[in-house]
Amino acid sequence: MMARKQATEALAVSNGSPKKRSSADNDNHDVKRPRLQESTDKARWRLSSEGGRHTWHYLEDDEATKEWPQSYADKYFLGMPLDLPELPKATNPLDAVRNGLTFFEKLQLPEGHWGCEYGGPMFLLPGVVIARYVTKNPVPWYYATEIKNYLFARANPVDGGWGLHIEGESTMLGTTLNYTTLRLVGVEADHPVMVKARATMHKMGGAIYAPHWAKFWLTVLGIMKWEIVNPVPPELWLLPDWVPIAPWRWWIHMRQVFLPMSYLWSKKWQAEETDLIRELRNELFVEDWNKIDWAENRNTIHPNDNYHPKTAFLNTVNWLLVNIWNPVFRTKYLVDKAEAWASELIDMEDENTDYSDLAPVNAAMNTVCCYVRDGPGAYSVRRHVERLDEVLWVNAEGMLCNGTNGVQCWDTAFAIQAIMDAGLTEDPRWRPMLIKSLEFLEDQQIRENVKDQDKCYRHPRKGAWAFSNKDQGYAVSDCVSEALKSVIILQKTPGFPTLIDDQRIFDAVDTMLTYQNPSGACSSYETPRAGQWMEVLNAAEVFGNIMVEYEYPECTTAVLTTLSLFKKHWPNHRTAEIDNFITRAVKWIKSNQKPHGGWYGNWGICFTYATMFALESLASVGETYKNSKYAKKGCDFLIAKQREDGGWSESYKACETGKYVEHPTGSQVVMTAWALIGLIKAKYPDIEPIKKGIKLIMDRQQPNGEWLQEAIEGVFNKSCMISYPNYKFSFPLKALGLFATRYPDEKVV
Ligand code: LAN
Repeated sequence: MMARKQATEALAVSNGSPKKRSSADNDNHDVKRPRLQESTDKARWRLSSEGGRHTWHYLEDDEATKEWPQSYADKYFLGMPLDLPELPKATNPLDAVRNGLTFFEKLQLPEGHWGCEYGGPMFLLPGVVIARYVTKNPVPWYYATEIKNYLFARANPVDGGWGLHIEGESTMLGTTLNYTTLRLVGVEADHPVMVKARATMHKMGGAIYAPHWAKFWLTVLGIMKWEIVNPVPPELWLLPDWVPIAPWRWWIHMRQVFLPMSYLWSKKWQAEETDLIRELRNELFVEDWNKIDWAENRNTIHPNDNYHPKTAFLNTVNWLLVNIWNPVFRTKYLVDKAEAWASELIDMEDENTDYSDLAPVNAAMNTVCCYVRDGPGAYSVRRHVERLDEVLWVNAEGMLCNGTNGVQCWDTAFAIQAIMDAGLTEDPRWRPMLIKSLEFLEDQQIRENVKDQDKCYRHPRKGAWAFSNKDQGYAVSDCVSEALKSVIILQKTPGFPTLIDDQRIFDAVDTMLTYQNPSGACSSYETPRAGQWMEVLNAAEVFGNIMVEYEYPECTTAVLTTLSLFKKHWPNHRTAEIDNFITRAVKWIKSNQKPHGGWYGNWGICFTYATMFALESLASVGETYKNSKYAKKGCDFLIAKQREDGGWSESYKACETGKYVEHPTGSQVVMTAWALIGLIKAKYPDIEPIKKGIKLIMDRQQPNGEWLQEAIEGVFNKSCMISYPNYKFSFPLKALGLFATRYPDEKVV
């Protein structure tokens, strides 16, 4: 595809990316601000996927737009009309599945997977834009324009600020960082949106009230001084492994953010001062910039940002670090040694992921570290900047930053399972779509552990799948499991090729077996390496439960149910271990049930999501409503929450507060599907409430087969929400399909 190739190259040039840019260009000290426009032409945007790597391209050349036409998926993501014909109205759940699949098939990308925007968090895009600004790789005008449009669209309609996530109230993290981002992409300070945001920011006390992560970024930009940033000493990386607080024991996301942060903190690096930075020093604060006592405000924080206030212990540690450790004991020898080791760990992370890095936060920070260490023209910087494009996404509102470099393997696995649950895997109508998705999963299986696994503290990953793609390459217990489950389902269906041989399936299972904790539960990326007490060191303020791995009913269920499926087909592989795993996992699921009968969800909102998984776990070992008090209590919990219209509706507030809270906008299709899946799996004896829920899902289906986006579905770290737009397809399809196969003769409409 010539046009695509040219477009990629054109983009590479305008992005200042490796192919054409010399280090002399990069040395240009005049950081140009992008040529901002009112809007871009949506008809010129294209999503490309190569090996599961997503990038959005803007075709400025008319010829190129003709050679590379927009696909349905492009148009759908951009919110453009699809003009699809109306489908015959579904009169039963299975026809509704067929209609849904007819639509969802159009969104499958040519490589066989599904993608989608993965927004929600409002602190990711600033990192990407700041990293590009300070490394003198300003975003091209069409990115800048759509970033402006997205942030304008997402400003709080009442006060004009930005929250931690798109549905949250304004915080200083969101407001200071997104205000700054808008200025960096070229919006003038006197624009009405900026005036309004600034007024809110000032009313909240100005940027000195921002939490640690915002203070860090604003200091890197030179808008604040390092004295306001609580210490991030890389020396911690020199602690021997046996020390209980050693960073290798922290949750992977925390330690991978701490790592580059500590490097830059240690270097006290700041970007070159520009006119814009000087202007921002005037705009972000209530007080005169020259008179701010930076050190005094290390712990100044607005209540909206203080979800997890720092402990007295951490405040004392910070005080000791600032007043005693840094001035007295932090010798040059120690600093050099710590920086060198941190730098090596950064290199290992970059090398293991080909500069994609774990997630956009550490990707942006590692980019700056490489710039500081290797200089502007270095390959490390150029490759980072190129890969940062893969977390950017364009939707109807503009350009945002995804929570990861995509949802490829995860959403593809659920799409396949939905079709299986509807009993349609053998229907030739869906075979091409399914074969393509199998081919994608085959291509994305991770074949080897990372180099120097122990040295860089990585968990084994051979045979695994990541959440997004194999470049990122981080195995997650449930991502391996859901992908493997889908592969087994398809490969065991008559007419499907065996693309992944037994040995590769055993590799995946062997890795899955490494994920069980002593309690019987599974965590996300690793088994816990320290206890919850480590939260005393949680310095980020805006999140809860971030310092170590926890135990999740969702992850535990995924591994358990996949092992059960595996066992049926390969009864002789590690039989005793698998049986033991399953027994212990089920025991843990039971012990994790809340007194009200539900389970707390960590990655989806909230009790509805986790209760679906837990009931699935119990059902997989034959425990259902009739014979298990746990399953009965779980069902009763769900039934008690069903609304008059037959649906379920839970608000993200439940994740924050730990109590079931209804969403103010009423029943949600996705949550209704989760509840129904749980009830159907648990064989809830009364079909009436189930039928009512199924009817709601069918009534909400559009004439072209799709469902519309409703409230946000996902969560992490208790306080930050994240969108899973494909869930409005995969879970309703699964619920309808399960219903249709379980009660083939029931009439719903
Ligand atoms: C994700 C996305 C997927 C998610 C599931 C697979 C759904 C879950 O079952 C296990 C955990 C996992 C992999 C997960 C962990 C935390 C992530 C990576 C995210 C929620 C997406 C974004 C988030 C990441 C931490 C965002 C960056 C923010 C920081 C605090 C560093």
